[in-house]
Amino acid sequence: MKMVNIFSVLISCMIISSCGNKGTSQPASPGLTEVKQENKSTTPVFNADSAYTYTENQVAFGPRVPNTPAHKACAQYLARELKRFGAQVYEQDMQLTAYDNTRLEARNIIGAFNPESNNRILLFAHWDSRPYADHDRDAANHRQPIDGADDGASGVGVLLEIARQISMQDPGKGIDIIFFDAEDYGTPEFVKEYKPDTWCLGSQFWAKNPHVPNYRAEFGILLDMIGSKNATFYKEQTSVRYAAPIVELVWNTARELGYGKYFINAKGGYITDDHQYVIAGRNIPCIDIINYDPETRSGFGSYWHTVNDTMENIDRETLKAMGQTVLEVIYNKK
Ligand code: AHN
Ligand code: ZN
Repeated sequence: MKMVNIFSVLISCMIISSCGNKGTSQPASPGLTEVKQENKSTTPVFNADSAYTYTENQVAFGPRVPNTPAHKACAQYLARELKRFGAQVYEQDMQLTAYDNTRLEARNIIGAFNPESNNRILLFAHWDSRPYADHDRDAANHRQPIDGADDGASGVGVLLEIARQISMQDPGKGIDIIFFDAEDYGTPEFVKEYKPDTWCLGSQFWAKNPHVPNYRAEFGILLDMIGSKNATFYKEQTSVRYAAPIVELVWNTARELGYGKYFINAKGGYITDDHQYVIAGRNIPCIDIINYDPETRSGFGSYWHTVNDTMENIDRETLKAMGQTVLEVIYNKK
């Protein structure tokens, strides 16, 4: 009996001392500088539940269509969240003219982290939702506004969670998050006259009137419709044309993290989206990460611009794939 006790004490000592040698969980000795293990900063862990909640919170306001109370209330929510995460926030109010000459009271919402840095990355998404379900199977819905759970809210939800992560761990560079308004007020299918440039009104305004004079960023990433179950992200062609190295960096990073089933190694279509105006107006190479389905006529999901663009399509695993990939890029891009 005595022997057993001595052995168990000896074994316990060995376990304790071997644990002590593992190092990382040990508190750093006072006065000693911590040794950097790699020339790579650790990337925060993206919380998909949090991104899901930010998406849900936007949808709960109702459709965020310009000139509606839901739109105004959601604008306040988004600015409040960015301020809570320590960003310098710009609320850029605009009067825009829609395809049918409706005056839109619109607002771009911008959060700048490390605003003094010259080394900047731009992340953006549109926060408005479409006033028309003009691709709905039921014509009676064509003039109904949509929830835009994926088309709008998901990209903003992921960027809010990225902002929260930045508030807890400084990436050591400038990050600008822009929520563009009035992306999705473009000419509806039921109006036949062609009018150019009726989409992306908020980014068109910003490209001519950036929140900071001579605004520059090394590159930009647009997240659009990035939250649905089994989404597929093909390499959008304007992105490939103007920002091929960023496309490759993002798609390679996603594959290395195990998200290759979402980030498909093939070209998609040319898509009219906010990135085009940021590229053309500010000369910043930008990519558009957007759920693309080469099998459908529109190129987008079956719920696109229908009353079915609801929270039911939103999947935490897709949000995680997107958020973790973008975090990895912004924390480790040399
Ligand atoms: C157009 O349908 C013109 N562009 C696709 C970009 C888009 C619409 N993103 C969200 N809604
Ligand atoms: Zn849309």
